[in-house]
Amino acid sequence: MTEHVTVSRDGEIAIVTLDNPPVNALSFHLREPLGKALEALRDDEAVRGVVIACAGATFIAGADITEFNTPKATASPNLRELIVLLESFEKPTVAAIHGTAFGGGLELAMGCHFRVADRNARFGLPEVKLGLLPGAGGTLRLPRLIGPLKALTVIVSGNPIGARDALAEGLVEAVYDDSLVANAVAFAREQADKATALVPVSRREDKIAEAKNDLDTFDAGVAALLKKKRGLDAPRLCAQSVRNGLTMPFDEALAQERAYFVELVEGEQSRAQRHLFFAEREAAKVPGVGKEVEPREVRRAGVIGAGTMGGGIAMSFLNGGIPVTILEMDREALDRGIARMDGNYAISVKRGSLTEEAKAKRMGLLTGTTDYADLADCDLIIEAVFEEMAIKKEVFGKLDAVAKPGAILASNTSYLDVDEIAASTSRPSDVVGLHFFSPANIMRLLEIVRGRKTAPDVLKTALAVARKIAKVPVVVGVCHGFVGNRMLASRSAELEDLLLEGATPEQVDKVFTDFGWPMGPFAMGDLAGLDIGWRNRKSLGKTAAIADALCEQGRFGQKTGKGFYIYEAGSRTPTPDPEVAALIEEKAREKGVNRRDISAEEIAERTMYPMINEGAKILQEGIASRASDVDIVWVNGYGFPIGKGGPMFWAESEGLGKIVERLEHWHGRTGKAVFEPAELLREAADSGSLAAARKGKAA
Ligand code: T1G
Repeated sequence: MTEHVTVSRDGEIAIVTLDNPPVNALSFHLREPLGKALEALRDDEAVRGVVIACAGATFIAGADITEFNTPKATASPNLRELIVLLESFEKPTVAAIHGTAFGGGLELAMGCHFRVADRNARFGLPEVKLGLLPGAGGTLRLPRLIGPLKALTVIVSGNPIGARDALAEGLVEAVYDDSLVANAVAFAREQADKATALVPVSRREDKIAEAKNDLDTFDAGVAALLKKKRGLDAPRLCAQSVRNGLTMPFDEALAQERAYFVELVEGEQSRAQRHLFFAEREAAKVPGVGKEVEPREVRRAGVIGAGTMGGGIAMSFLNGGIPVTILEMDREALDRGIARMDGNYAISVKRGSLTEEAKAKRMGLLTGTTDYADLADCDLIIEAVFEEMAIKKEVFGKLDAVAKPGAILASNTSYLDVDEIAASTSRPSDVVGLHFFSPANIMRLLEIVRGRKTAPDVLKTALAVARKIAKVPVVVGVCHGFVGNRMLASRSAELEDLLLEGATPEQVDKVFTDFGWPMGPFAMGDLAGLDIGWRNRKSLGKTAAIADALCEQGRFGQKTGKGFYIYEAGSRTPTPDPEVAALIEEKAREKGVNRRDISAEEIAERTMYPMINEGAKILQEGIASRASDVDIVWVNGYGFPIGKGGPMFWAESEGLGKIVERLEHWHGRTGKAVFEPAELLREAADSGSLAAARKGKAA
C-alpha cells in the first residue's frame, strides 16, 4: 500500500486502485508499487480475480510525458514489464475504465484479459500527436481487439473513440451507466467462475487473421491515412508497426515497435510536438489571471454579422452547446447566413462526421434577428462586421446601449485597436478581442486580445468559453495584427521584391511546402482571395505592384479561376501562368530591377527570418507572454508544421545566432527594417534561449 496504489478486497476479488493526480500518468512512483502489488496478487491463491481502477478524474491517461528522455521513463518496472506481468496472470484481470484511457493507460488495460467502462469513457492512443507511437504493445494489441484497419485509424489519427464504439468494436466487454467498480468486480467474479481458459490479448489471432492474408487492402488503407501526414515520421512508423503485427511473430514485432519508439522519442519531431503539448497548456495560464478568478457564466452568446466569419463563429458556439442569437442588418442577409450554416452542417452529415440529430440540436440552439434589442439577454456578444473602425464603433455603441450589465462585448477584429473600441463604450473593462481564424468553425486558434482595461474575469471567461467551444486560446496584447497577423505581415514583406528580383511564385511556394507548410504564400493568397489583401493595403495607403495589378485585372485567385496561378475549371490545383510571369517581368522593368536567379536558401532567409524577428519584437513588447505562446498561435492558426514545434521553437533549433547574423546580412544589403535584429533576439542569441531573454524584459 502506498499513497499511489491501494489494494482492497471484495471477497476473493482484489481491487487495485491507482491514484496519481491529475491524470494517473504512469510515473515511476506509480509503476513501482503497482508492480509489487500485481506480483503479490498473482501469487496469492486466495485471490481469484483482479480489478484495476483509478481514483480521480480519469483512468490512466498515459505514460508520464515529463519522464521522457530521463532514466525514470525506462526504470523497472517499465510499462512493458507491467504488461508482461499482467499477461502472466492465470486468474482474470479486469481494467475498470472511466475518463480517458489514453496511450500507456489503454496499453496497460489491453494487458488485462478484460476491459469494462463507464459510458462516458474515451479510449485513445494519441502518441502520434506527440511525435511517437504507442511504445508498449499498443500497435499490436489494439488490432487484435478491433481489427487492423480500425486500429490503424485510431493510432494514426491519435483521436479517441467513445465507450459505445469501443463496445461495438470489441475493445471493451461491458459498459455501465454507474457503479463502475462494483460492476467490474461482479464481472471479474463471473469470469473467475467460468472454466474457460483465459487468453491474453497478445495471443488472440481472430481479428487479424483476414488482414494477414490480404495485405493489399491494409496497405491501401495505410496510404489513405498517411496522405495528410506528409513529412512526419511517427504516423509512418505507427502504420509500419501495425503491419509488422500482421507479418511477424508477436515478440519480434514488439521488439521492432520498441525500436521505432526509441528512434522517435530521441528525434527532433517528437521533441517539437511534446513542446507543443505543454505549450498549449501553458498558453491557458495568463499572468494576472489566477485560479482564484472566477469566469462569468455564458448561457447565451450573441453574434453580430451572419457572413462567413459571423456564421463560423456562431457555429463554434453551437458546436459547444451554447445557444446563439445571431443578428444581421436585414432579413435577407440573415436568412442567407443561416442557410449557409445549415448547409455547412449538412455537408458534415453527408460526410458522416455529424449525425442528423446533432445537426438539428445545434440549429435548434440558433435564433436569428434583425433587432439589437433581442441581444439583451446575451452574456457574451461578438461582432464580426466589416473591418473598419468607424463601423466597429457604431456597433459597439449599439451594443453598449442594449447589452445587460456584466455582458462581455467582444470584437472579432483581425488588426484593429481593441483599446480604441473599448474606449468608445461605457464599459471598457467588459470589452475584449476574440480573434477567430477563418473558417471559424474549423480553425482551432482563438487569439484573446487583452485590452488595457479588460477585467481579469473577462479574460477568464474568454478562456473558459474557448475550452468549451474546443478552441486553443492564446492571450495577446493590442497592436496592429496582434501576434499572428503581425508576424504574417513580416513574413510577407519580401514576397513582392523576391518576385521582382527574379523568383517565381511556384519557386517561392515550393520553398514553403518543402519546409512542411500545407501550401506556399501565393497559393494561400489565391485560396483566401487576393482582393482581401488589396482592400487592406488600400485602407492603409499601401501598394504592392504585382498583387495590385493582378487584382486590377480581376484576378482574385481561386474564386475567379485566376490569381498568381491559373485554376482549370473547377480545379483547386495551381498551375503557373505565363501571363503572370510576363506581368512580373513588366513590373520589374518599370522599377528598373535587374532580375537574377534566387536560391531557395535566400527565399527562406528573407521570409522566415523576418517572421522570427517580428516574434522577438512581440515578446520584447509584451504582446505575447511567452515564446511558446507564439508557437501555439502559428501551429493552430496558420498551419506551421507541428514537426518543427512552431516558429520560435524552430528558430532555436535553427540557431538564433545564425538567424541574427543573416538578418544583419540582409539588413546591410537592403536597409529594410524587417531585417534589423530585435534587441531580444540578439540577447537570446547570446543565451541560446528566447525564454531566458524574455525573462529579462518587463512583464
Ligand atoms: N504526462 C504528464 N503530464 C500530463 C499528461 C501525461 N501523459 N497528460 C496530462 N498531463 C498534465 C498536463 O500537462 C496538465 O498539467 C495536467 O496534466 C492536466 O492536463 C508508452 C509513450 C488526459 C485528456 O498523450 O490528452 O503513453 O498544466 O490540462 O484538459 O505508449 O491531459 O496542470 O501542470 O490536459 O482534463 C500518451 C495526454 C502519453 C495524453 C486530460 N497520453 N493528456 O485533459 O487536462 S505517451 C497522452 C491529455 C504514452 C506509451 C506512450 C489530457 C487529458 P498542468 P490537461 P484535461
